Amino acid sequence: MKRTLLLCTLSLSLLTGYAQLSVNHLLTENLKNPIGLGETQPRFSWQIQSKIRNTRQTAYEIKVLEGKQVIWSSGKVQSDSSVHVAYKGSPLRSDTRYEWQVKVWDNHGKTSAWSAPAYFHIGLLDTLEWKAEWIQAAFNETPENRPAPLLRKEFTLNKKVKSATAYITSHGLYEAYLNGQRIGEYWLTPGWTSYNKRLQYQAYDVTGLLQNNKNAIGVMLGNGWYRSILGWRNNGDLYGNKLALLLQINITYTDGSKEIVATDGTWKSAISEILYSQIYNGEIIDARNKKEGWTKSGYNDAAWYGVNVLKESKSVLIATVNEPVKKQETFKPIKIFTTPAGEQVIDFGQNLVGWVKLKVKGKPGDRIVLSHAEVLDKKGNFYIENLRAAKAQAVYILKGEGEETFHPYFTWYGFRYVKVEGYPGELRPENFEAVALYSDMETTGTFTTSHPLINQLQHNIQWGQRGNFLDVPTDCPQRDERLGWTGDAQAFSRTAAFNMNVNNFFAKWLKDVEADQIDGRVPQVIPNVLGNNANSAGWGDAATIVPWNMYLAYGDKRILERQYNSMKAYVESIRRTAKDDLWNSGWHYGDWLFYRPFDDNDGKSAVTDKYLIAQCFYAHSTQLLINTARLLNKQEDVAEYSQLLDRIKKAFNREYVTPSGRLVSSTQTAYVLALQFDMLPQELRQQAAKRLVQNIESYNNHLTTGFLGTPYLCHVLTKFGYDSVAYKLLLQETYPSWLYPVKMGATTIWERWDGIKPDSTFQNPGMNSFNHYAYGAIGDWMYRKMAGIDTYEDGVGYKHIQIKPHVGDKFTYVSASLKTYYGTVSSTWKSENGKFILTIEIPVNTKATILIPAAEVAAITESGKSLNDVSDVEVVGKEDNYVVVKTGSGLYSFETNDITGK
Ligand code: RAM
Repeated sequence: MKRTLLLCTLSLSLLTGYAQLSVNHLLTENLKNPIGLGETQPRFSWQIQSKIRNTRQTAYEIKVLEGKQVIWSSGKVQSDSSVHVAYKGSPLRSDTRYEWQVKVWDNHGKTSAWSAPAYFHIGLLDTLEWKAEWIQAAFNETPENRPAPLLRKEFTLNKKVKSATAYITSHGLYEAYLNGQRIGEYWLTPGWTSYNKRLQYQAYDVTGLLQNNKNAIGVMLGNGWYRSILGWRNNGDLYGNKLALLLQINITYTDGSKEIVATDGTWKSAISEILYSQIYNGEIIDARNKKEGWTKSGYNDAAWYGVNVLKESKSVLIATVNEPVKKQETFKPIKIFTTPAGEQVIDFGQNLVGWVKLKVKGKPGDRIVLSHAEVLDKKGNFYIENLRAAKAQAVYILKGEGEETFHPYFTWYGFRYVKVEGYPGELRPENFEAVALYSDMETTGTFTTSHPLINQLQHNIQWGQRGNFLDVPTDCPQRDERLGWTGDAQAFSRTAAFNMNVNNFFAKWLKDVEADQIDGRVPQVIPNVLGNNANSAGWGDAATIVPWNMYLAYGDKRILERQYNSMKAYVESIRRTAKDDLWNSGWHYGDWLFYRPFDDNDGKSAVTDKYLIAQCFYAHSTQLLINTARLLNKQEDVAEYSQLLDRIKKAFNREYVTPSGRLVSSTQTAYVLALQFDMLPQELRQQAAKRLVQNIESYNNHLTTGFLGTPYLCHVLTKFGYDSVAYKLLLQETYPSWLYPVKMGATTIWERWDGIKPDSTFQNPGMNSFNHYAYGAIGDWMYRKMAGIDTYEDGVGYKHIQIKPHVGDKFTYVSASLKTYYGTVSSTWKSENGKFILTIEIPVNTKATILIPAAEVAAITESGKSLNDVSDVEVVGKEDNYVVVKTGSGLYSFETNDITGK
C-alpha cells in the first residue's frame, strides 16, 4: 500500500515536472554573463524548456536589476520574441554590473517561474573614463634586439573591496598578473583589429585577486600583430614600433567609495625572459632571465627601468565584441620516433594551431629547439618547406634548477609534428603536450553518418575551423601568412555557423572590413596589412555575404543594420568601375586553386573566365543588398538596386551566354555560379544544370572547382534534382575530391585538392597549406541537404526550421544537430530493414516544416501512430517525393517505407 502511494506521488511529480515551463541559457549580446560590454542597448536571448510539444512563447517579462534595485522592467510583453530582445530602460552606466531575469508565458496557458539571474557588465562607454595613461618600457631596444618588456606597479588598498574590474589593452599583446595570478584565461589579447582605427580592450572581474593592504600588478608585452612581420615582404612594425600598455583597475569599496589604479609614469619596467618573439618565426625564451616574484608585492624592483608616458588619443578604444582566444583541446604524443634523417620527432596525431608545453630537467644554458611541421615527406622526414619563410620555432634555454615548464606566449604554430633538438635526456610522452588555441566560440554543430570517411571529412572541416578562427578568420596558420583573407571567409562562413557560434566573431571582423574599406573597395585581407585595396570578385563580397549569412544563421538583424553602409559602399565601388553594367576590369583571383593538371594537353584545366565570375558576384552582392534594404525598410534602395540587378543580369547574358544557353567558359564553376545566383533566364536554367552534370561526368565524376565554385557546387546539383551526382562528388575518393585528402591521411582541410599528390610528393611549397578551410565549405551542404537542417527566410535564425533530408543511397544513417539560440535542432535519418526512420528535435518557440521522403501520408507513422491520427502534426501536402508536414516544438519520430532506393 505504502509503496503504491509512493509510486503514485513519484509519477505525479514527474507528470507535473513534465508540464513545467522553464527558462534558462540566458545570453546578453550572444554571450554568457559578459564583462565589459560596449553596447548601450544590449540584447537578451533565452531558451525555454517544456516537454509539451508545440510550445510557443506568447509573452515575456524581463527585469534588469542593479544590486537589489529593479532599474527596468519590460512589463508583460505579448510577443513570441525570445532572441535578440533589446534593453529599453534608462541609460546603462559604465563600469557597472547588472543582473537580469526573464519569465515567459506559453500557448498552453502556463507561466514559468523567473529564470535564475544572469548578469552583464558594461565597460567604459566614454573614452574620458580612461584615467590610465599609455606607458612604454624605458629601456633601449634595437631592431635586432627586442625582448618582451615587463611592466609592474605595487599599490596599497586600505579599505575592503566590494568589486573591481581591470580594463586592459596594449600596443602589441599583453599577459597580465595580479598578485602572482594570471588575470583571466585569454590568450593573444587584445586580439587583432585594424588597430589604428579600432583597438579592443578587455575587462576582467579581478575582485577575487585583490588583497587587503599590499598588491602588485605585472604585465608582459609581446610584439604580436602590432609589430611582428606580417605578409611576405618582410614588413614589420605595421602599426607602430613601440609596445605600450594601457591598464586601469576600477575599484569600488564596501563603503561605496571608489578608486582607480592605473598605468602612469610611476610604473617600472624590465627585460623579460622572452628574448625574441615573432608570429611567424616563434619565440626564444631564456629562463635564466626570469624575474622570480615580479608579479607579487615585496619584489625588489630598484634596479628596474622606469617608463615613458605616451600622449596618445584614446578615441580608437572599443569594447571587445567576440570571444577572445582561449586554450582548448590538448593532445598527448601518439608517437615519438626518429626519422630516416635522424631527427627526433613527436607526432600529436592532429594538425592543430597552438603550441607545445614541455617539462624538462637540465643544466643551466641547455638549449632546446622545437620546430613545427604539418606533414612528413615521402620518406618520413620532417617537412617544413611549405612554411616558406616562417621559422616556426620555439627555443628554450634552461635555468637548470629542477623541473622547468616552457610554452610560448605571444605566438602560435600550425603543426602536427614537432622536431625536438637539444632536449636533455629521453623524450617521454608525459613531458609534452600540444595545446590548441582558438577563439572561445561555443561548439554548436554535430554531424555523423554511417560513412567513416565522411565522418573524417567533418572532423577535418571542424579542425580547419578551429585552426583558423584565431580572433580573425585566417587562412594558413603555419606559414608566413596567417591573414584574414576575405574570399576564404565568405566561402566558409555559412559552414562555420553550423559548427560553432560565430555570430560575434564575424560581427567584430565585419567592423574591420568596414574600417578598412577604401572608397567602398574591400581589401583582400582584413585587417588590411598587405596594402592592397583592389576589389577581387569573390573576396570583396565578404562585405555582403558574411553579414547576410550571419543574419540567416542567427537572426541577427543588427549586423545588417550596422553593415549596411559597408555593403552598399562595396556594391557602389563595383558599379563605379563597371562599364555598361559589366564588371570586366581589374585584377581578380578568380576561381582560386581550381583543378589544373600539370600535363594539360587535352584542355582539361577548369579555367573560368574571371570577368564572368566577377559579373556573377556583382549580381549576388547586389541581390543581398536588395534583400537587406528590404528588411531595413529602405524602399528607395530596393527600387534602385533592383533595376541595377536587372541590368547586371542582362549584361551577363549578352556577354557570356550563347543563344542556346552555353556559357563562354564551359566549367563547373561557371555553371554553378550562374545557376546559384540566378543569372540565367528561367527557361535556360535546366539545360544549364544538365551541362554542368555532363561536365562533371566528363571528368569521371570529379569536381574541378576552386574556392569560388566549390561552396555552391552540390547545392546547385541538389536544387536541379541531381542529388545522386552531388553524392557521387562527395564520395569520390580520387583527386580532385573532398575525400582524396582524407584517404591520404589528412586531419584538416587542405588549401589545394592535391597538397600531397598520389605519389606522396608535394604540391608547390610556395603555396601548400595543410590547414585551410575554404574547401571545407561543403559542410554547409552536409548539414543543410544531407541531414536537411535549414532555416527559412521568413523565420531566420531557425525560428522557422526546415527539415528536408536528401537521402544518399550509400548511407544507412545521417545525424546532425545544431544548437540555435532557441535550443537544439536535430535531424537523424536511418534506413533499417526496408524502413526509413526520421527522428527530429525542434526547440520550444520555433516552428518547423518537415519534408518526409515518402510516397504518401498513409505510409507514415509518427511515434508509432498513423500520421493521420496525430493531432499535433499538420499534414500540408506533397512536394516532389516528400510528404510535407508542419509542427511546433518537440521530439518527433517518423517512420515510413524506405523509398530512397536502398
Ligand atoms: C593564398 C591563400 C588564401 C587565398 C589567397 C588568394 O594566400 O590560398 O587562402 O585567399 O591566396
